[in-house]
Amino acid sequence: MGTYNFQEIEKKWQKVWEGNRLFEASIDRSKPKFYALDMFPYPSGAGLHVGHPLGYIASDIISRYKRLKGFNVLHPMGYDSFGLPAEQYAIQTGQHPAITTEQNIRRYTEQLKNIGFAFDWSKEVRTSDPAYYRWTQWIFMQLFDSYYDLKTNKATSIQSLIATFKKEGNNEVMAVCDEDTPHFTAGDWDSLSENEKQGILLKYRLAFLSETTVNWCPALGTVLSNDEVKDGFSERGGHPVERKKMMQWSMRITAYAERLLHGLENLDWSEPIKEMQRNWIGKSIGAEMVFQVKDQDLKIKVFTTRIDTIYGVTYLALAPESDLVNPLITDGQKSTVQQYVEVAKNRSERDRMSDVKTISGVFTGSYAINPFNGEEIPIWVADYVLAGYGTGAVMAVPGHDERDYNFAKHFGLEIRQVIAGSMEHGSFPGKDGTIINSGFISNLPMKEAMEKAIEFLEKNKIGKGKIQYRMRDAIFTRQRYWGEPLPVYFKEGLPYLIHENDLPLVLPEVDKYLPTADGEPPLGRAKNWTYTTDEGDFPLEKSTMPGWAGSSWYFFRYMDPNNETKFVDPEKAKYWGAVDLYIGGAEHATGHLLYSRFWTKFLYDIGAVPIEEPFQKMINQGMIQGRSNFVYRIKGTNTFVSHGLKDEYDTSSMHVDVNMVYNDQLNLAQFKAWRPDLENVEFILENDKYLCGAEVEKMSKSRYNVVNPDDIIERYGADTLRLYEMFLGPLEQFKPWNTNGIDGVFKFLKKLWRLFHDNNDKVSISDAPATQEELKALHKAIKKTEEDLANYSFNTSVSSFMICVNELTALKCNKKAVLEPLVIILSPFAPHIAEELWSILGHQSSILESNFPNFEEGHLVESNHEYPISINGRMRAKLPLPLGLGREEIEKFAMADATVQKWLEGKTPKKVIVVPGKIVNIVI
Ligand code: ANZ
Repeated sequence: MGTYNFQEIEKKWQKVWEGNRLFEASIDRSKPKFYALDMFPYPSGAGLHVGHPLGYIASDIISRYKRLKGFNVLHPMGYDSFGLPAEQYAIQTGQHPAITTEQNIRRYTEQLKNIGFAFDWSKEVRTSDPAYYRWTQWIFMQLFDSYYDLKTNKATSIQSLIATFKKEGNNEVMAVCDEDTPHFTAGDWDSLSENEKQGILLKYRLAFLSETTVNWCPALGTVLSNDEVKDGFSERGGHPVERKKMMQWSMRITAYAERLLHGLENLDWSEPIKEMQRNWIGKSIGAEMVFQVKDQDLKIKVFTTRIDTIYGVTYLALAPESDLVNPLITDGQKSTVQQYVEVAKNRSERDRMSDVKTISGVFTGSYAINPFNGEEIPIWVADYVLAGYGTGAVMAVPGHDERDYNFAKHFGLEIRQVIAGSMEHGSFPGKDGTIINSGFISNLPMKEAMEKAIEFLEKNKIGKGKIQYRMRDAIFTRQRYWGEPLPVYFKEGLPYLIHENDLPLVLPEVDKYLPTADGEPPLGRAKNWTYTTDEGDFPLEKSTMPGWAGSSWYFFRYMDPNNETKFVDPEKAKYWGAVDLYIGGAEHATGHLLYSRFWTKFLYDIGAVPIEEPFQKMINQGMIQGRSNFVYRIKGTNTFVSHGLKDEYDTSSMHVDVNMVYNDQLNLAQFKAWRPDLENVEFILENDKYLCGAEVEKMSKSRYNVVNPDDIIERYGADTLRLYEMFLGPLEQFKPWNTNGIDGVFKFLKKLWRLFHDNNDKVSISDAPATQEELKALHKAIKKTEEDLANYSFNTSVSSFMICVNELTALKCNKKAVLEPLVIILSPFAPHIAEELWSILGHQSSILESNFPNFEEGHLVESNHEYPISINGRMRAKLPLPLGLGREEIEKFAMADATVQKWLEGKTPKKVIVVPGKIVNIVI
């Protein structure tokens, strides 16, 4: 058999697994199911670096482990293959994104296969494949054809809404719809034109077209969602983003706000991620009320969470974008206000919220009337009021709200505190200002004061209690090429669905992947981008779906990837159910993880799937950071000085490719060959070596610290890579990649190999029964592995394997009775070597078909005890003795011990106290 030839072994078993289709999962009702899922990757041109597989290794270990424990495991992999990078590349090179995507996928798949994952490749999905996206389009169609019924609290067919309109208009309808939806009777509905009816229906549909303020990114030529914008710049590429009004498709995710909030309670996710979702949804309980503008036929509606402070209102403030601003400006204020509004509007929401230092605003010149006490209060425009939240207007209470307080201080507006129960509740204490009586709600506790105030609003028809969510409806279109076309055509400016039989609506060819000359999306370049009906040809929608469309339901497609009549067979969806373990990055907390929960709830409502929550348990792996290496050039020279000597010179540091550094020592020849300008450099060495400096940074090409798993596999094998990635530290932690420790892991596998071989590299395995000590070493490891895997603590498992193999090596154990269970427990971590050793042990079938060994407590019972021996109260020696010896025997052994003899100096002890199983005390 020879030495541990990992290259041969790994290729061999990968072939066997694939050839025998050992990872293909199908329904097997005799076993419990386990669905392990990784967030599928976007296949980027750079290929995988060692950070990418971290999560996949963890899910692979769990998948293989669950299988050994008798579960029927589904562990698929696929590609989120629509997206911007392929399209940007297409714009630069003219290469069709489908071609680059295909190439990248091939590379990814090959890299993943090299790592020996137990993926069921027969279930692979690709979101850019028409056979896949026909179902993304189909789901869009169902959303378009549904509205959210608040009576039954679920999505319902738009047909039943139309039936209600025909019968009784919409006065009794309780549904989620646009704010400006008019009231109408059955007669009104009947008299509407077809176009008018369609216009009304759009106000109810879960996928709808409307004019919205969007994040427009001119450099990318597209709209971005809130979670794709970070601090006013696009997440991808870092281009500036501005606010703009456009006709856009949106998804009415706000209809699901409450269910998305509640659903979190039973999910086994980390608290920070749940909290991020809660904050994103941002539920506020409060009231909405209107203020009449003095001497004008205008009303201002505000949203407040503190209606109990209504007597403390000293001004109203409007968002600069508000349509109300213009009519409110009095002649004297005109130019000041308009100038101000222009500047304020273009700052992003986030900037305006986070910017606490600059307070800016302007008085409109108009006043409103507080209906509770008839007071006239000035109306201002203020930067800190956001157009997109609540009503875009606030009743300002500087005595109780910090932002209002700062604003009032700045502009010299009145500050007052109300005597109401609310004062007890720790609201912001205005540091100054008068204290006034809050009318009929004074002296009531906050909650009651609010209830009383809301009663007043409702009685006088000037407002009502209101629950507000911070979450907005999700913009659904992108003005880009490389995404799913929307299955929609336009007739007289109104959207209609294409016929289901015409799915998939395949992405058309275009001459360039750029917007048209008149600013239309790239699909505007396609020839005959029209839909033919009996009534003629109609233009198709030119925007495409956002990146999150395809990833919002892929976990269902894996269950049944080739189904041509349904997106998933309900029986299969029922069998596999929710994902039992989902592993992926925390960066998707408010994007993908909210959208997929939303779509799953919708699909549940329409009876298409049997589960409401897609991901029962989730772990977010930490990022593997790069460990950059540096060399130090003496300024103005061609000489590089080793790290330890660099302080003696005036140097500048330079990143060096980590792949030419080994244990921080630079390979000089490789360095010289790296770039032409380095060909003739000289070195100042320490101890004949050039040592590099090191620093932890993000893993990226520009820092030359990217480590390719292929290189590690070439050098050490996939099993070492897998073990090493787990060994780096707890899965959730961010940690640097540091190849310095990899040798230790590699040596461990060689040591394991040695247990099965004699000194001549011949297989040597004994059938003799195992000793107690050998069994103890083994069962300690079994116990630890089970406990660790229950806690997803992979790094500690690896340590316990190392301890076990060290102990067995010391015991020279080559017994089948021990080695067989050992390779089974190791097999989820290092599957190739385990499979090889399994066959060396004489097995014909794969180790995948074996069972995880049972832990037997009995083997862990200690057989020895190390007795501390103290002489005159001081611990002087330690003596291991078998448990179960009597007092006299223990004393005899203790007295005979060489160290004890030395301390006794020939004297006879006055007293020897023996506590069996504990301690020996000698008094001289
Ligand atoms: C009066 C008041 C008094 C308020 C008080 C708060 C404290 P959350 O909890 O986040 O929902 N507000 C309403 N719409 C706003 C907008 N478009 N832009 C900025 N601020 C807005 O916040 C709701 C509170 O934020 C509302 O309650 C309103 O100020 C303000 F002692 O009304 B409050």
